[in-house]
Amino acid sequence: MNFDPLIARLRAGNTAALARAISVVENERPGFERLLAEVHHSLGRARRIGITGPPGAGKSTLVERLVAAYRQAGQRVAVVAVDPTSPFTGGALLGDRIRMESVALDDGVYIRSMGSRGSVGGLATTTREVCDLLDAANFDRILVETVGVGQSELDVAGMTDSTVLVLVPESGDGIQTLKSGVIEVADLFVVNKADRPGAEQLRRDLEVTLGLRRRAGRQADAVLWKHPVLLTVATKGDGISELIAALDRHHAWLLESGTLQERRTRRLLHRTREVVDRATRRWVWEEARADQRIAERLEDISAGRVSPYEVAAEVLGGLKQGERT
Ligand SMILES: Nc1nc2c(ncn2[C@@H]2O[C@H](COP(=O)(O)OP(=O)(O)O)[C@@H](O)[C@H]2O)c(=O)[nH]1
Ligand SMILES: [Mg+2]
Repeated sequence: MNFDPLIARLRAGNTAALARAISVVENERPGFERLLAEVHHSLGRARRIGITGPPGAGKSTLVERLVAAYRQAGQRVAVVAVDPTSPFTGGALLGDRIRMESVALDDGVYIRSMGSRGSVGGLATTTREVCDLLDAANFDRILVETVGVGQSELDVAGMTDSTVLVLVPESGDGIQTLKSGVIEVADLFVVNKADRPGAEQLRRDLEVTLGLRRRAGRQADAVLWKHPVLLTVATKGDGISELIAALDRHHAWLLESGTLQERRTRRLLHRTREVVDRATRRWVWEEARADQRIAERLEDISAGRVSPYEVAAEVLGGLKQGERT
């Protein structure tokens, strides 16, 4: 299939073309990799910003405020809401909420929800590819909201230029509850619900922890980024302009220090590996019919005549044989 007309409309900011391209990628329709390869040349314009943190911290409320502020500044904004715990996709809560508000008819805003059932090739990989399509579609900002459950904060850091970790005063016994891995990947910290008791204390605790980390030289580079800790009341919009200013400062630092280039190169390495990985699986299970080979040997495995390991070795051996001929 020729994707040129679709890509041209996508670049022109046509929402229907964007939705179509996303569906091609999510469902791995024939030629989806060619489509992504072609849009790859027009990437790099959008700033990708990850918003992560525990459920209920106010991430969606914050995202709504950021969208409104960026729109006011004349920027086109896309939101990707990723919820690995939800099987739903295409219009979960955040989307519905924002759609109801002033942006309903605004083609400078695009909202997409992705759940665990939303993508054939793995949620994290597909989310990164959807971000590419949004970048190609000329959005200035791409906000990726991820529910902070385990691996997902780390995943979101791997797909964005700046990662914002949203915490709330009541999120437990202060920062002891934070897994250190999360602290390591965040570029900016937001203590939301600053209208509640304990916000200032949490901010001080965070600053102490970050200061200690800095002194311990955990950040290797010469040009240090001083992680800001901001207070917000997302429901009222307090602290939003400060957050936007901090994101701008972070972007400037990323550029000046060469970190942006570094992060993007690292992402491209990961992406290439992911694509090889996905294509290999598809080849093994679909084209080389590994399932069929295993089915043929299942009786032998079940009767104890052969182990799963030997059969797996046979399958792989068969693949290598096929490669040579
Ligand atoms: N008191 C207070 N409530 C907030 C604030 N921000 C968000 N909320 C409320 O917290 C709840 C969860 O917000 P939501 O944005 O859905 O959180 P998410 O799960 O992190 O996306 C909602 O009821 C919000 O209205 C805030 O700054 N102060
Ligand atoms: Mg949310």
